[in-house]
Amino acid sequence: MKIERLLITGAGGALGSTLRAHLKGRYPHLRLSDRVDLGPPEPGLELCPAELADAAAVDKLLEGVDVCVHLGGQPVEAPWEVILNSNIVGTINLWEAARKAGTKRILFASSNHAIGFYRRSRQIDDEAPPRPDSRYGLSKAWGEDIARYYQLKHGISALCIRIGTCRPDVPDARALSTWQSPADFCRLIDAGLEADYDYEIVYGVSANQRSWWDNSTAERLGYRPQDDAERFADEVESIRSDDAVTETFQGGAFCRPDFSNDP
Ligand code: 15L
Repeated sequence: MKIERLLITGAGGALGSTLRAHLKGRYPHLRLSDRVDLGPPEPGLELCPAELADAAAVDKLLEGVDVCVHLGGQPVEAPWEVILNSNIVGTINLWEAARKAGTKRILFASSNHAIGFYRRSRQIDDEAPPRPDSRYGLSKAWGEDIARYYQLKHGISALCIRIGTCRPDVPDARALSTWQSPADFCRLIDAGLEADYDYEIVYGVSANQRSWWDNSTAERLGYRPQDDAERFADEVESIRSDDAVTETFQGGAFCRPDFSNDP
């Protein structure tokens, strides 16, 4: 797929910043967007602040964009109103703008919280229907559906990445299963940009010995993870919750009935 202009939404966040550095200079135009400050202008970068809930702004953002890596939106649990604006209205605006702009592909940052209510005793693959563990997880399942709808109806190809725990360190025992190193995240994005497919769901996870997810679809697309959380096992094995729900389900604390970021 020929890419003249690539857009990263949520480019000011941790994953967005990693990807910005990784993709810089690869395509003729790299457009970055976020609601937060993206720093001073740099040659070769188009900085376009936008609110995802603002349809007119998102229309403008997608103009001339061949491929979008959509990391923007609310990244953890939040009250309904926040989820509604950022992750429901925001995704509608993004896919509608992509349709109008003739965007060919969207890589969507879904989350393991779309399937958080599977038990840790189960191995699942990308065919596993959503079992959202939170309002946030529900909005990610919706994102996977809107991506499917626009692919079937309007031919916008999509990769939905159910990201696990993507950060440089492994914070606890759960992450021995869910961790994805930032370098492996970039490898998965590269596969998603280069491979030939219409619509796929994959897991954003490293080659962890304890992974709960069969990621053979990602491997078919060319993803070759190089990292394994197991090397952190001695440090984090004992970092567990004493809450049974948290320890039973893949989504961890997000599954607790009292888990909430409500004010
Ligand atoms: C996510 O979806 C969140 O964005 C991140 O902050 C972590 O909570 C991660 O899932 C996780 O499950 O570890």
